Amino acid sequence: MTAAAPPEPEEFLSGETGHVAGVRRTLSRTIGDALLDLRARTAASSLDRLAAAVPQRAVLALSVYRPDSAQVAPAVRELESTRHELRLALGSTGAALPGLPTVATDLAGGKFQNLNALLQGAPSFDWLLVFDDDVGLPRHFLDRFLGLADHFDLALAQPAQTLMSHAAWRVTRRRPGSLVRETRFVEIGPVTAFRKDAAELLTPFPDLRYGWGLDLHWAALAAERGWRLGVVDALPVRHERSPVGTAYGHDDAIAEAREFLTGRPFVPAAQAQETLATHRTASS
Ligand SMILES: [Mn+2]
Repeated sequence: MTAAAPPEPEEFLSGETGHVAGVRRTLSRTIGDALLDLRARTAASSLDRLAAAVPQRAVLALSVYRPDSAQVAPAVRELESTRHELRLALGSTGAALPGLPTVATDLAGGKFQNLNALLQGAPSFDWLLVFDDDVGLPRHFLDRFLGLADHFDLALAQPAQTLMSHAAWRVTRRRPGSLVRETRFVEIGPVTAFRKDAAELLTPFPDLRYGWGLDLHWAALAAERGWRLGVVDALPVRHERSPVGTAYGHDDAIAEAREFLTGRPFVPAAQAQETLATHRTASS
């Protein structure tokens, strides 16, 4: 839909914080994640087969980290285990952490402003991967992720989030028995992958501080082009530390989204939650 007048917040907000709290809820989700991890092990060989079928790609991975991040270095180490050609361009909001390929320090902009700074002068790529500094990646993440994205012809993809993660959009939470779900929507974080043609259209990113609503706009552009989007349930990431912004009440982010979405096509929040197809095996 295209709004000539500014859209109402319920048109572009999930309406949920996605924050996991409380002893009982935390415990049941921890157990739930463990059970799903066990069940997912049966898919490992098929994930590796798909991963091995992908020609070597150039992957540009971007992240802007806070210098007190404990998770960015482990995430980088996991990505570096790939058999693809990894090109990392990291930025820090303060000083550079030792041992990380940091190309910019003291970044003071919003998320997408900072990512644009990293994109300037970045090497070429077949896939662009953007990841938060507070995300935990599963083992063999990148090879298996590209295996699934390639096999299911995804232009935009994100790993699902664990049950324990703070996921504001329930469509992005891991579902049992699924490798990949085709969706209308792939979120701006905590990990987002763009195929080359998608990145060519969607970068440089708009000059946004928060970026709420940007993913709904991407969803509309993807639909216009017939791109396939997907949430990769087989490789859930942990985004369990800092809660994402609350669903309502972050006035600056909401104001930015309203202004950004005015006159731009976007997929409304309710449709963004829809799953179009669930792939339980590589051939289904
Ligand atoms: Mn985060």
